[in-house]
Amino acid sequence: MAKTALVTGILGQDGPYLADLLIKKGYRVFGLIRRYSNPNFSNLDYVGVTNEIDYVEGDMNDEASLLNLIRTLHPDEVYNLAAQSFVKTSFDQAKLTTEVNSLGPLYLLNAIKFFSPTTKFYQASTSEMFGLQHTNGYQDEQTPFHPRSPYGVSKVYAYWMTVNYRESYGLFTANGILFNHESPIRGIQFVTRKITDGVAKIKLGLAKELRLGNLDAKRDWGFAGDYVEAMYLMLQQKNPDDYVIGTGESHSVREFVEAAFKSIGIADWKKYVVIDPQFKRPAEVPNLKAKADKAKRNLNWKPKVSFEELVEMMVKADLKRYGSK
Ligand code: NAP
Ligand code: F7E
Repeated sequence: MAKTALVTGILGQDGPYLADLLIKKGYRVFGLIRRYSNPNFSNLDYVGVTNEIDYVEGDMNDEASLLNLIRTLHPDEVYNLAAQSFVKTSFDQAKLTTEVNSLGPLYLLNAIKFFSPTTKFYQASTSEMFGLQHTNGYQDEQTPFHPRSPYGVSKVYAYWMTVNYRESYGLFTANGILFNHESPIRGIQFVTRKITDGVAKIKLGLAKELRLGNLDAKRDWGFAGDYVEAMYLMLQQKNPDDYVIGTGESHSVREFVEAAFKSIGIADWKKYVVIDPQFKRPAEVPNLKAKADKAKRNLNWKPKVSFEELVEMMVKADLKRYGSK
């Protein structure tokens, strides 16, 4: 019989790439969607898996809906990708962020504990948990946490609950501590997609400027399609564990801007970029750089898409979107 996986956050960025991978591996994929008057399947359409998923309704804020799903589906694997994932919004909506990102995973863990203890659980943890902390300029599994936003704090809670349910009840639970990963279906608010979308509009004469916040922040950016493989691999190991996933390269927002403009043949990007304080945050994470040696060693995982390839892929996709309109 085909293995089954429940994927929360199926309509986001990572959900479609993960669903595609699991379907290719022969899984039956159940995708959690919340009630909308008009659900948006455009990311699933982009990846081409919209009609290959069994949709189930529920909400990370509604414990009973999650308990009932685990009780009835008994999935082999649960990938918890659902979150209020935008850091900037978490400063203004801290309670909502906590409910979805901290309590949501707790509800799923309890459902697994009570109704389906052999189900394996993946928690989408994040480099934002490290915040200000680093070990000689990078972050790995030993680096302590010092989150800098309600988002980061909410994910630290879920991280430790995931560890705790493994240690207390022997559940197979794993945290993927993923560094920033992007793609042509990255949400438009996140800085990479905002830049590639803006650059495409400027190239096609649809916009004159691009308004951004802190250009000095540095991130370890990889491709989402590479990172969902690591999620899958974590649940295929003999023993559950937590893994840092990233490229080991760190670039500033400024460098991303430069590379994106360069890809459309514009060297003097400063003419188009306006610094706007509304896009700055009350507290910033200055520099993230992964040391993913454990994942390389134990999971045999490594990223395939380089920084330059990622920028080009995203700019091209946005040019195509506008070009075809
Ligand atoms: P995303 O594009 O923002 O997608 C998040 C998904 O969560 C959306 O589909 C959203 O549903 C769903 N969701 C939000 N609130 C919900 C609720 N109350 N009930 C049910 N679903 C809800 O995020 P992503 O980039 O794919 O990231 C996936 C996960 O990895 C997230 O947990 C994120 O925090 C974490 N993460 C991301 C990165 C990264 O760089 N991308 C790095 C580390 C960790 P709607 O479509 O209905 O709004
Ligand atoms: O910001 C700076 C901003 O919003 C990156 C989420 O997926 O990755 C993501 O969180 C950097 C920050 O992502 C703008 O201040 C400058 O330093 O693209 P972002 P993030 O906050 O790193 C982690 C790993 C997650 O887990 C999260 O879910 O870019 N920046 N100017 C800007 N950022 C935005 N959004 N918009 C700007 O105009």
